[in-house]
Amino acid sequence: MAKTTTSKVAPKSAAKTSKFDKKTYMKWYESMLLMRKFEEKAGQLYIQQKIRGFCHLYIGQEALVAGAVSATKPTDSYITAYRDHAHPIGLGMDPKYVMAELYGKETGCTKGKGGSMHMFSKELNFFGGHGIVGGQIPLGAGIAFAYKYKGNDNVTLCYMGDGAVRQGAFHEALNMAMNWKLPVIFIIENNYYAMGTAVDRVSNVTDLHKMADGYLMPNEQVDGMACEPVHEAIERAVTRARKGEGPTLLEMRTYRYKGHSMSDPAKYRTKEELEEYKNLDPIESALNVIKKKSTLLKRK
Ligand SMILES: Cc1ncc(C[n+]2csc(CCOP(=O)(O)OP(=O)(O)O)c2C)c(N)n1
Ligand SMILES: [Mg+2]
Repeated sequence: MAKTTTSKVAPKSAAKTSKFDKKTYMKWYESMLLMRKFEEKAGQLYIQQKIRGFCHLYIGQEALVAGAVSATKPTDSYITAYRDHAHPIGLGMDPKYVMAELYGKETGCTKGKGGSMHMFSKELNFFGGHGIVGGQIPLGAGIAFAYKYKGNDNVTLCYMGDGAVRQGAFHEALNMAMNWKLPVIFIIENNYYAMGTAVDRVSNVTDLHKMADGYLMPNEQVDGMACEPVHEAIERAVTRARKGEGPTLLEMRTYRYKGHSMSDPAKYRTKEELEEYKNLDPIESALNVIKKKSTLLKRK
């Protein structure tokens, strides 16, 4: 049964009338468009059975990576779950290494041994690519522990789906990270469904950022359908983490346009709900700002 509740509407962000320059929008646009085109191609190749195994697409969620990369530095690290093609591309990996990995080739970023769910790059400080729901959360906290132990000011961005917050590992990691003031930002990609199960079917707590209150951890709900609010929320969390003030939990409200994986027809949600989010498309909105800014420049 598809569910449409008011809680699904992404919060309006004041940041949309923007302090960011055209160059930043161009970077966001190029980065997100590359992710989108790559994944559209991956989807086609999967249907043609050139790519086998699992394949989870990030289409619709691109701003969560593009807006974070612009707010972090290359020595910061990223870790995520199995929906992991966009993260390395956003961090600057040549997409051919991601594609080769999807094909299971030795030239892939994990030497063809990982496939879709296990992208990795030591050079880019991208620590995967994890198939066990919630498995990356204590690992992300552990990377942050290493940074604190070594005494540098690097930060770890640890992404997870809304389904992962029901795992015990999430709570254990949040508790320790807060107690030890680790430089980690926990980012929930709240796309409202864990496979076909809606968030409000599994818990009364649907404002997922509030789960951090139990650990006295700073937290925010963020409009994840645009780069500006994502960048700004990450920037605030990064600043705190670099000062030694510890972790933050960010619940980013987002939407995946495709099914959970390639074999999911997504019958548990309505066409209207999907259209509502496609109207908020992060790539379209970045392009619109670029066009507006170009017109303003021409007039000057
Ligand atoms: C420990 C564990 N239990 C179950 C699964 C099967 N599984 C794979 S994805 C998934 C749903 C996760 O949803 P969510 O965290 O919301 O991420 P999304 O797919 O929406 O990005 C489940 C239950 C798994 N991979 N690991
Ligand atoms: Mg989800």
